[in-house]
Amino acid sequence: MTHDPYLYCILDLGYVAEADAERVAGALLAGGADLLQLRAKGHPLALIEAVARRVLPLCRAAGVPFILNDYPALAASVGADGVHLGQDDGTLRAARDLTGGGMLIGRSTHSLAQARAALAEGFDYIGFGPLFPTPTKAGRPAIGLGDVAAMERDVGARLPAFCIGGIHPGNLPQVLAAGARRIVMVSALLQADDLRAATRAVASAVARAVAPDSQL
Ligand code: 3NM
Repeated sequence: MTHDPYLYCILDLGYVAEADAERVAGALLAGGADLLQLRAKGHPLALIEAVARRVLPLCRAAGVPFILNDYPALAASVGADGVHLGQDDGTLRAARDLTGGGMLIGRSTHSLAQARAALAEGFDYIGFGPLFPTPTKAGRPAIGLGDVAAMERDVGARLPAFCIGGIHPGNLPQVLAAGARRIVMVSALLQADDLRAATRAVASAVARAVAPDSQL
């Protein structure tokens, strides 16, 4: 990473065929992803490992941290840079015991209280959402934009906090105006006609909002 991370992209195998993993990861990285997560809900561990081993070198070449969703032990064994945990995926301590030191460990949070708790527990970064309803995490109620500014003030000022959930280029200005400084965008990018250009446009829009002197 050459600058503060603004845009966290997810290679979600719910949207991307396994055979397209490298092509899609390459486009996200070329477009300016600052972090890349592999998310593969309901897929066999062997397939997740195989895709992780194919995508990891692309991230390394781009200087972008590669994060695995869930599976701390697998994250450690493939040499990932980090692992992302949901609220029900155990404690930070348990994940650290499986991964050893030095790995980024992130937490999904769905309220201001959970965001503060993740900060207190010592996570390296958080997701905060879903801000809007999203088919990518169906069934999880949207939390809206009302707490974004307080979350940024109390938590985002102390660790990277990525707003997530139902964000697309059309509502991005509203999300940034609410105070978001880092975002995750999944389906809107993975379903774009020109993935690289769409990613580049979003990366630039976030950078312009949060770091007006940015060259992005
Ligand atoms: N986690 P999209 S929302 C993976 O709130 C994920 O914790 C969320 O995908 C959370 O950009 C979400 O397609 C889905 O809405 C994000």
